[in-house]
Order: sequence, then C-alpha cells, then structure tokens
Amino acid sequence: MRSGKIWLTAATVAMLLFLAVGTVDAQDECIGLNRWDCNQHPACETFHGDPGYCYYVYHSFCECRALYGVVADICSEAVELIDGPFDLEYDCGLMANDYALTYPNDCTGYSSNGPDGIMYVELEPGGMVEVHMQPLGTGYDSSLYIVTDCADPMGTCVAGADDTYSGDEETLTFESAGGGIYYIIFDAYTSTPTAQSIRVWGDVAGSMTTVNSMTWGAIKAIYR
Ligand SMILES: [Ca+2]
Ligand SMILES: [Ca+2]
Repeated sequence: MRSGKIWLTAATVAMLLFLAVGTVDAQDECIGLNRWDCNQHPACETFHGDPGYCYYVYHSFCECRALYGVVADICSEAVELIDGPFDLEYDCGLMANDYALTYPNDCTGYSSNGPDGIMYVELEPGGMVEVHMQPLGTGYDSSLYIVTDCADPMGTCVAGADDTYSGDEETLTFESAGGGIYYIIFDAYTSTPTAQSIRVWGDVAGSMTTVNSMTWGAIKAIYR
C-alpha cells in the first residue's frame, strides 16, 4: 500500500519553481537581494525594458530602476549615476524651477531661476564626478552645480559653473574628500529659457554603487 507521501519528479519541481517565481513581482525579488547581487539581476529584465537593472540604493536594499537615460525634475526622483561614462539628453521644457541660487553666491556666481533637472551620485572618499552640459539650441544659458542638500542649494553647494554664455557648454569636475551623496543640478540662468533638448554627459569614478559581478557565494568563499 502506498504511503501518503507526494513524490516530486523533476517536472513537478520545475513547475512548482515556475509558479513560485512567476508570482513574484520583479521589484519584490530585487528588493530581497543582497546588495552584491543587485546590479543587472535578471529579476528586473522586464521591469524597465531592455536592459533592466536591479539597482542598489543606499546601504540597505535593492530596487528595480532604469540605470541611465532619465533626468528627474526633483531630487527625490533623481536616478543615480554609477562608475563609468554617461551621455544623455532631456527636454528642459518638461522641468520646473524647483531649486535656485541667488546672486551673488560662491557656487556659480549667478542666480539660477531656470527649469532644473537632477541626477545624483553616491561617492566613496576620493570619488570623482565630471559633468558637462550643453543646450542643443539657442536661448538657454546653462547653470551647472552640485549640492549635498536640495533643500538648501545655496548653503550646501560644493561646486558650480556658470562661466559661459547662452548656448555654450558648462563643465564641472568635483572630487569628494569624505564621500557622500551629491545632487547634480542642471539649471539655467534665465527664468524662462527657450524649451529645448539639453545634452548632459561626463564620467563617474569611485561610486559607492558598482556593477559587481561577484555573487554572495563568491564573497562568502573568500572567508572560508
Ligand atoms: Ca532653477
Ligand atoms: Ca526641476
């Protein structure tokens, strides 16, 4: 007489795994990962298109995000830049004036009442970011600066550039002595510049977040 045991064949196991994985939201699966397994995890491949990224956020968890290609309107929605070059465009006509320096100041020297777009980096001590900004039309005088607290741009600006005229490129390089989170603000001197595409590009070195191919098992193996 057969017992009441359920015999799991390979096909049954595969089906159970499919059902289990298939019902897990990609975002939930990503958040459950150890930080070392965040980047480019397949859980997110369909979450943000191709490619999808499981993205390490701050010190404690992962989440699915599009890695590049997005300049946010406000700091709380900013996408992080990590090590390596970036090069993208955004439409300044979609941005509002959320952050502004006043004249005079020690950051860019000038006011920045134009519509602003935001990205951020989290740097290790000694980490660096190089940023360029170029309007792809006329009637836009760029203002480029980096702050640690978006609620106080004037008081927390660590680097800024408004050295050129309308239509020209602004360039900024910043090295963080102690590390931390830095918001890069792409702004304009004029409060109502001509709506147009803005190209922003540069390079990051020494980001706290890296595309890391090392698995948790490999890390544990180091200490065995
Ligand atoms: Ca502004
Ligand atoms: Ca804005």
